[in-house]
Amino acid sequence: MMPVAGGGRSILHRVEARSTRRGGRRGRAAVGPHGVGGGIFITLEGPDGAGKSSQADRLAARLRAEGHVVMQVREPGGTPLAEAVRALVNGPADHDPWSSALLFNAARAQLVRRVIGPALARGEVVVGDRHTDSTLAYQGYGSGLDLDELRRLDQFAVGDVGPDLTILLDLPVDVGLARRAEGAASGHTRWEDPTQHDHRFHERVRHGYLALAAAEPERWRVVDADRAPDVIGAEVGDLVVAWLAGRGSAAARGEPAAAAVRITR
Ligand code: ATM
Repeated sequence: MMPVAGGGRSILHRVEARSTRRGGRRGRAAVGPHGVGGGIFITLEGPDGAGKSSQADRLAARLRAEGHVVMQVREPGGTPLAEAVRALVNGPADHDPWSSALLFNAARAQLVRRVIGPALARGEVVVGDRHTDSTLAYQGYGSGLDLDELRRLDQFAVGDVGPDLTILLDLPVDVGLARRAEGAASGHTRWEDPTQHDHRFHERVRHGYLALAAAEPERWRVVDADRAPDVIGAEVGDLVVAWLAGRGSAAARGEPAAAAVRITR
């Protein structure tokens, strides 16, 4: 893990003992209530219109009902500074993709160092609506920025803190865009503006997400989001609960837990 500056260093060093980014903590000794090193970081990814935020609410509620202490966050956002960045990146101004990538990472650095890192260090389950994979999908696959450079930027921003499990809510582009078009016009952002992000952009993002999931199947689960919210919610809840149970028993045996998880698609 690279050194990080200032007050974040101690948090990230504590979190390092439980961080799994790029396989970093898999297989380490079990030391916390949920398995390896304490906290668990679960992210939801996917396009606009996939229902990520309502599925994040459902998942957090299900995990709380199962007895977990859950911290729910969204990106960009989750701290006053990061919410201010959210207004900027969703605003109408022209953005070079690198400006977007830097802004998303600035918001992420704040969220990880102030909120996610401390929650993981306390042994909580963090449910995140988007994280680094969004930058890879949107600014990388969508806007064509180099994936390795984006990964270096992310490493600079947040070190080794990254999701243990990522649920991709996958959806055909037309379905996602139609759902967004039906929503309140006041909720529309530059991401739905076809002069800034056309249909091909959204196809590249979808392809990017599927490529990221295929490259790291032990971390990703792909769920068909072109179904009723209750059906998706039940499937996501069941698979996460099963994953946590499998992870607990595998950690007790000193093994990684990925093989215990049902792949839903
Ligand atoms: P939400 O749709 O989850 O609120 O996110 C706002 C937009 O920010 C979303 N747009 N669309 N469609 C995806 C975009 N985004 C990125 O482009 N890169 C990132 O790193 C993040 C976190 C979000």
